[in-house]
Amino acid sequence: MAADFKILAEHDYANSFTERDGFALDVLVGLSSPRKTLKSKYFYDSRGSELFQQITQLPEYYLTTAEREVLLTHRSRIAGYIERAAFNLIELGAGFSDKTMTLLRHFHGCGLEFQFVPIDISESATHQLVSAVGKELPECEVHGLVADYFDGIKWLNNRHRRRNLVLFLGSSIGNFTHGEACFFLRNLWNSLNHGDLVLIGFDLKKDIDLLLKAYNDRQGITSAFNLNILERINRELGGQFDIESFRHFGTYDVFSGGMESYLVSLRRQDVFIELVGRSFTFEPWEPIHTEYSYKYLLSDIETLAAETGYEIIEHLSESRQWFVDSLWKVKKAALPHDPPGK
Ligand code: AVJ
Repeated sequence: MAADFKILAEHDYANSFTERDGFALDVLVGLSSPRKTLKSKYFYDSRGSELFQQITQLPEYYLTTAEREVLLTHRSRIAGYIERAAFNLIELGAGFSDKTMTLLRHFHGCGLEFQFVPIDISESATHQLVSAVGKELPECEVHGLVADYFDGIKWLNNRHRRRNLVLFLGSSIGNFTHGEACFFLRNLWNSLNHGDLVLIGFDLKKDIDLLLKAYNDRQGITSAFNLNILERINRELGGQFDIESFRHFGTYDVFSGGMESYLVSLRRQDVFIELVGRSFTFEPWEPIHTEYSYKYLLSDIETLAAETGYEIIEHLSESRQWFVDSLWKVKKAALPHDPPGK
């Protein structure tokens, strides 16, 4: 069973203008708004995915180390919840993480039979992951998909024959506001069957200094990661951003639990973007919001699961209790066609 690699037609960069048009439209809407904003999904071109990979190796960015410990410690427990029939192991926002390899190796070693479906918006990351799995576990059936979460979920909809285990790791869910997280989880619920499993990585609320350090590292990789979104606009949309005249700012809103990233204009400037067809004025110290990374309490996680139609099986954590992979079961008992919550 050879590893194969598929690109959803509308996301095939080389052969379609749709993706670039969508990017241009999102930039137009985001930068025309009185509070300027850019969507964090646009961080992840190949340069951005590589910078994120570097972030995961920073001493300050505890999230990846913590989740790796969770998965190493609890992989047998997770495997124990899986029925012994061939299943789909779907990973949303897979990137090219080695954390998943830990699970794959373990499941394979337990004799579990599964098809691995990593879904990510970065083509280069998906490519690397698919070939890494192909090399290490050649017997494992792998089907990479380059798509955003919602297109990935749509694709999932058409594969209902097997049990599914969906991985949504790394605190990717933190990028959603509460409303977006509910929308996303209900969408996912809709595409899954009663009894399917979902493993979601949540970063927990913790000491504020640790949070601020994790998103303002000393080497400036997070800053480069954030600024890369402007460089991407320059590269792909013919933007004329002077990167030097913006600075990264990461702050924490204790009330909402949101780590927030901004790019702040250091001077008054007009920036022309060719494919958007206009320029945008930035006042001195005017921010562009680029990312939320929400932090959770266990009680927040429980509320979220209850609101979206899932039953929590177990919260799996590590020695410092900084991060949780929460294992949920899709609950669709009596009225299978009713949507959960409101
Ligand atoms: C990949 C979304 C989980 O929010 O912590 C890292 C991205 N941003 N440093 C996060 C990120 C700044 C990361 N996620």
